[in-house]
Amino acid sequence: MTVRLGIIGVGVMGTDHARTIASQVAGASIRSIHDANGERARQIADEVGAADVAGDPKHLIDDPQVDAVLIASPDSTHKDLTLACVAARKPVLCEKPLAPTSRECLELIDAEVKAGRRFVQVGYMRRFDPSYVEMKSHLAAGQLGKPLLFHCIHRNVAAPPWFDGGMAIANSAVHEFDIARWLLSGDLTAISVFRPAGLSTQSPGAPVFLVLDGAGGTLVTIEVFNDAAYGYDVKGELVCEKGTVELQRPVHGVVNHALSQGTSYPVDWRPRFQDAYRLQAQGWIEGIRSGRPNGASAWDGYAATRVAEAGLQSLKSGRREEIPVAAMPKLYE
Ligand code: ISE
Repeated sequence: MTVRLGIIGVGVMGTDHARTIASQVAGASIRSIHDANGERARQIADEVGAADVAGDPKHLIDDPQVDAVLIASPDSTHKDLTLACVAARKPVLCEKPLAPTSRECLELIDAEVKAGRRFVQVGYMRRFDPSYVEMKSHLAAGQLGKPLLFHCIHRNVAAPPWFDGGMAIANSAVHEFDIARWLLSGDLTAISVFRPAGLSTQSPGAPVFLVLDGAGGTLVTIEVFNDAAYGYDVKGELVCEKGTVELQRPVHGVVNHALSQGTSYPVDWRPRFQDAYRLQAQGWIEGIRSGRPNGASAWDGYAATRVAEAGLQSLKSGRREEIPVAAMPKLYE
């Protein structure tokens, strides 16, 4: 069975998903596209061979020719659109974050629990990235011993114009929250947020440094620097009792020239995580076909947003904040 998809939002990420699915994912076809900019929707629909352009996202969700929905519209629209997919009993892959507040995530979880089945996957694609998968398998093999520290560095070239002071946490660091929960197989329980004092202006892209208590006592450190200028760079090192595992970014060529050696950085996350996006999309389609969902659930989406909320609170209070979570419904065990 070919899964017929509807895509809501074809900005930077939605377009990337549409192109990846159309050219590299088996078992799926793109049936319909919606975007607030109708011309853009038509252009991408023509490019990826989608039969239809929907003027209203709710019509796309209810279209009987659409079996599953990918949501890549602005963050503030995620909750309502995902709720509509659950109400229509259609599998949905929603870009991160699932919703801006944990209260809204819980509303969604409630709807999914009432529907009695998992419909929602959240686009925390790093879970599919080969370098993180390898890190987790080295940890599971046991030869490195207990994990003590997980260091994460997350740098962008420049913060987008719509970033506000909290976005480094709510929009960028959420990836690290999710991957730390996944890697260490448990929740983050407390967070402290620091900013360097020596900056002349505290722009939304200025660095933030976070320290969190991870599962099993592992300490997690995260630097997010959205205005890092030199390139898109994500680093990670898991420090264990008997050794460490470092992430490797994909490097396909090293240039030797003029007495130096170099590699280049991408301008944003799409090239760095292109394998992760492709494997996530393929895994989503396979999960729909087999009825066995994989990837980040609505609960994982809630947990990451909950950590972000506590992080924003710590940014304001200047204190370490605990991160209590709600009781996890059986559906997500
Ligand atoms: C963006 O939304 C992403 O998801 C990227 O992976 C992240 O690096 C960036 O900071 C976010 O704004």
